[in-house]
Amino acid sequence: MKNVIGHKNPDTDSVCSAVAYAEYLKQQGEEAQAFALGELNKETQFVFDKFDMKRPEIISELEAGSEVVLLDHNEVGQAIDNLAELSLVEVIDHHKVDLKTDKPISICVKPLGSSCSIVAEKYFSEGIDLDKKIASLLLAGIISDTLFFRSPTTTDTDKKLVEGLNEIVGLEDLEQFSLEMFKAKSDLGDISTENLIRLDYKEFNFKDGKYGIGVMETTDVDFGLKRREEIFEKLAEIKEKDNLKAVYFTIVDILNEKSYTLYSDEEAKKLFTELFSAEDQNGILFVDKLVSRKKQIVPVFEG
Ligand SMILES: [Mn+2]
Repeated sequence: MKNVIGHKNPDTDSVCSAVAYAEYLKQQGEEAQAFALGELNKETQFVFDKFDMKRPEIISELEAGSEVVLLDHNEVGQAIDNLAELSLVEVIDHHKVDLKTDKPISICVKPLGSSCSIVAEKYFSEGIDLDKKIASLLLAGIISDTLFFRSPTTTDTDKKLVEGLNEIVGLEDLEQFSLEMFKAKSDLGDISTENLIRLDYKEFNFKDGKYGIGVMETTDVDFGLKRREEIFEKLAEIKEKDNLKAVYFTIVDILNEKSYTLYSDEEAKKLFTELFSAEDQNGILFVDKLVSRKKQIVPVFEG
């Protein structure tokens, strides 16, 4: 039995690609089941409700020796807690590779806009039956990860796949659908400041130490900016608690393609300002056209 799992702090791409790939494996006659490593975010919940899909079960560990397929991640820090005790058999991802294995495994990593794109390509290229519900999830995953083609991670392949998928799904207005998804993602209600920061949060080992970078992609920038004082406080707290070099929280204005970054301390502020020629707007670091942690933020820190 293959357990197909997306990353911690699951986003729409990781959950949808895992569910769609488990289905793909089943169609190949394999036993497979998708799981999520945490509560689905509001956008993902919206997608599963809209297409009347059952949400994957949430787990944090699997029985030792279980076979796992990692979707949308390949770094241990983002994976299931007891990965070391499991049998990793396959990885499908569109992130940089930082992986060591003790045996040969199947790896499919492509520089596409989403992991759902890779899974959709597999369905199409191998002529596997793709039903409307699974096609809907794949469509949603691509739209989510590429911010409906606004992100610089978008490729022509992603656009073609969305076209092909929508021939099956038949949504009349994809722009409208994407806005509904982004609106759902932006509706965070009374979320705590720490959960807000950690909603889409990853740690990275850069040359001089470990950094934490949280991202909030939203159509309602003010939701985050209004809470600036508590966010600054919490970032400083997380830096100490998790023993990090610096912690950032970037609020991405999806529709206008710009971002506002908050930071854990003055040193972190100085570094970010230099790296991205950020404009200090009342203490918040504004950068036009900076929207992708993966393609624009992380590579600059690494460079
Ligand atoms: Mn992804």
